[in-house]
Parts: sequence; C-alpha cells; structure tokens
Amino acid sequence: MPRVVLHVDMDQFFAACEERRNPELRGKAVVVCVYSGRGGGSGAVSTANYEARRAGVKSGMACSLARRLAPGAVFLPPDLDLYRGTSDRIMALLRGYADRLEQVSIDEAYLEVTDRVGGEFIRAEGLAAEIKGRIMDSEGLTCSIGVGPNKLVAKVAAGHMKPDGLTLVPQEGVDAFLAPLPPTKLPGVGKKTGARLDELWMRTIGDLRKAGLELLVKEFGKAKGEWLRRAARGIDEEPVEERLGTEQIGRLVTFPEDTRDMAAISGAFAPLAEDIGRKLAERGLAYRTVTVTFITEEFEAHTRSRTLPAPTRDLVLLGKVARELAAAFLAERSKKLRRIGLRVSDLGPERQRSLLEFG
Ligand code: TTP
Ligand code: MG
Repeated sequence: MPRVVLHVDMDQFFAACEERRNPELRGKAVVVCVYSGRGGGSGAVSTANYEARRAGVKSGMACSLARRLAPGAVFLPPDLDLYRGTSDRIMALLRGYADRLEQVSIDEAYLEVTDRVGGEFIRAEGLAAEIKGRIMDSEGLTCSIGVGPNKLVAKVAAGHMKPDGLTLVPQEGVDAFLAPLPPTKLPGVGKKTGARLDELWMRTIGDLRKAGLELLVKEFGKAKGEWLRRAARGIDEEPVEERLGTEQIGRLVTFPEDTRDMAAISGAFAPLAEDIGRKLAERGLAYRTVTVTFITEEFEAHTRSRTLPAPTRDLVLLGKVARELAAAFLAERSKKLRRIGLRVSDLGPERQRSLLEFG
C-alpha cells in the first residue's frame, strides 16, 4: 500500500492566538516579542503576523529592528500558557485523525494516515480538508497542510501555500513539484548548505538532482552528500514516530492572591492533576517524573521534581507528590507564591509489573 503522510503547520501561530483573543488586532501588524529581561527593550521576535512580515519583520530578528521596520505594529509579550493550551487541544484533535502522530513543535505535526485512507491520496485530500474545518470550527484558526508520500515531501508541501493552504503531492508528482524550488526548501538544508549549493550553481532542487554523488560527498561529506542526493528526489523513509520521553504535559495557574496556604495550593493542584490525567488517558501514557513550578510574589521561578521508581497513571499519587514537593519548598523559603504549576514528564507506556519484580 503506498504511504500517505500529512504535515500540519498552524499559520502565524502565536500571532493568530493573540488575534483570536483580541479581535481588535485584526488587520493590524502584530509582533510577539520575547524581551530578555535585561531592560532597554532588547529581545527577539518570536513571530509576526503577515501584515508585519510584509514590512520585513521575521522570527528571530531583534525587537529593536522590528520596531524600526514596523513602527505602527502592536508589540506583545508571549503568553505561553495560551499558546500551549491551544496547541494541546489541536494536537489532541489531530491525534484522532492519524494512525500515528508525531508532534515536532508547538504548532507542527506529522500524521501517518496510510491505513486510515487505505493508501488512497484522494481520500487523504478529504481528510485534510476535514481537519482544516475542524480546527477552524473549534479554535477559529487556520493551518496549512501538505500531503505527500513521506515526511519530507509532506513538509515541503505544507510550506508551499501559506496561509490556509492544502497542497497534495502524490508520488508521481514529486519530481515536478520539487524541481523548481530552491534547495533551502528541503528541511535539513540550512543557510550554510544553501549558500554553498548556490556557489556550485545548484539554485533549484532540479539542479541538485543532476549533481553527481561524488561531488556532493566531496563537498558535504558522506552522510550529508548521500542524504542530499536522496532528498532532491523526494526520497525519505523516516517513520512518523510518537515522541514520548522528551515531552511533558502540564500547565501553570495563578492564585487569586499571593499565598502560602497549603489548602489553597492543594486546591490549585486538583484541576491541574485532573487535566494531566485526562491527557495521559487520551494517549494511553503513564508518567514517571513529577515537577512543580513555583513563581514567587517577586516573580522568581523555582522548580522541584521527583522521579518515581516506575511509570504510573495514578492521580492520587500525583497529587500527593505535588503536595509534598510544595510543602518542602515552603519549608525552605518564606516567600508567598503567586503562581504554581504541575507537570509530568518521562512519559511512556504503563508497565505491567511482573510477579518476579515483586519477589
Ligand atoms: P512557525 O511555524 O515557524 O511560524 P508561524 O506559525 O508563526 O508562522 P507560519 O505561518 O509561517 O507557520 O513557528 C511556530 C511558532 O513558534 C511561532 O508562532 C512562534 C514560535 N517561534 C519562536 O518563538 N521563535 C522562532 O524563531 C520561530 C521560528 C518560531
Ligand atoms: Mg506555523
């Protein structure tokens, strides 16, 4: 059965979340800026909406430069809780459409849908359109989706028509689709490789395809050279893999007023633990590490963690460990807490303990 993979990438994600929360921003240039905290307005652009991009503002650029390029833009600090909450809901929705889902960043995921669509591209188009509709209905946000015979082609396809794009590249269309694009469109070809290819007169993926393996290996080494040769042909066998161990589930809440009261703290943990429990159950995962984040009345952030001997999904235990970590933290410091967070990590399948382990 031919493989079918989707790549979903939210459009101008942080800026779109801000515009949704505050519709007055619509039509204005919006720049989300992370300030370094050292004052003087230094910091970097996290993202900009399309209006601001038209003025030349880009992710990673200094905020001071962005202010010069788009003096009329609205500059906002990031609200990571808002973006993470939105991202979590979107990923849960996407998971329901995939044989397997690999989340690659806060706003991007690969979906293996081969079984789901029986290897038929035409069905994948319907599925992708349905996903776009669901995300619009439930979140009011647009995304761009690429459909391809593998991750590489799906990713390039998703970036091809932004925003609100849907680009299908079946196996027989791969060569014609890739040929005119610059090599830097291939995920894995950065600025440096792109500049060297440019010097070698390989300005398109079509040019790159004509290059001999020997030349590519001489220029970029064996591994990268061989990869470039395959990538230029749209060949990629990387599986779509659930990423377990590295991610974490959880969030922060703000107390109505600064507090050291254990009853208030336990009360704050309850919905956080419930939320974590629901997400773990949705994905059939267990946790091993519990981390509590403390933001003090003076905005200092501290964390305390404990790793359990084995993965578990026990929410009573989660609440107990969280309260113990909080009590130990309060005993060390006299500060009141402004916000508190609970998260779990070291995620994986729950292990059935064998009788031998108890013996
Ligand atoms: P991207 O998907 O790269 O960008 P985007 O969603 O803003 O825009 P596009 O429509 O082109 O996909 O990144 C997703 C979010 O990650 C972005 O909204 C903000 C954040 N981000 C940073 O904080 N710093 C960065 O340098 C980049 C590239 C992204
Ligand atoms: Mg995006």
